[in-house]
Amino acid sequence: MKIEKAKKLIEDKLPEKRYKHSLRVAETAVKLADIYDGDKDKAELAGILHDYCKYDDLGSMYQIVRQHELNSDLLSYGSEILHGPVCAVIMKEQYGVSDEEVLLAIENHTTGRAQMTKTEKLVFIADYIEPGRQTPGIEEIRDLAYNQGSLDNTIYEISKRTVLHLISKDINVFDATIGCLNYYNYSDQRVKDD
Ligand code: DGI
Ligand code: FE
Ligand code: FE
Repeated sequence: MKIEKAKKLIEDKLPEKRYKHSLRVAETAVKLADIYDGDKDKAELAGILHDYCKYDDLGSMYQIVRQHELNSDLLSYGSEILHGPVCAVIMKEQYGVSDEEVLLAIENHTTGRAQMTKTEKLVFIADYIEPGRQTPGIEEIRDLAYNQGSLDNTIYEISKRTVLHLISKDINVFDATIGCLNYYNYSDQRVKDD
């Protein structure tokens, strides 16, 4: 899909605030791609499209999970976990997006996962640090991402904060979120395979 078409699709579907967030995520992902030698075109396209299903009806999202035999654990969660995986299916099936890295980056943008591709990492981080985000302590994460030279350490710090936040509110943590946290914890003594 061409970038202009992707922008139009998001502008027509999402509220203005969310459209602007999508543009900022894309810009941030491109900036990170520049620093970390990623694919700017893939990062930009995934960044624009990642929240396309953010406000979709939950029932229709569950239907897509069943029809496409996605991870059935998704059925125990709400739209905050479903909108990524469902968007990846819709982009592939209805809009002909075929690039696997772009689809994975959309699918896993909320939770992350173990062994992410470069584009997944860029979009996962960009979604968290785009300039409109005002989470407490966000500057520390921005500094890690822009100045400390490690995508993986940045991912770990984001995952850690997300999991601590969820637990403090007694919200269930999705398996992939934990997989991401553990995989990118370089303080743990494990041999990494990439
Ligand atoms: O869609 P955005 O708002 O741009 O951001 P996002 O897709 O990263 O969604 C963030 C939300 O997802 C935030 O409220 C925390 C939630 N989240 C992330 N990991 C998990 C989770 N919620 C649950 N229940 N479990 C998780 O593992
Ligand atoms: Fe999202
Ligand atoms: Fe987002």
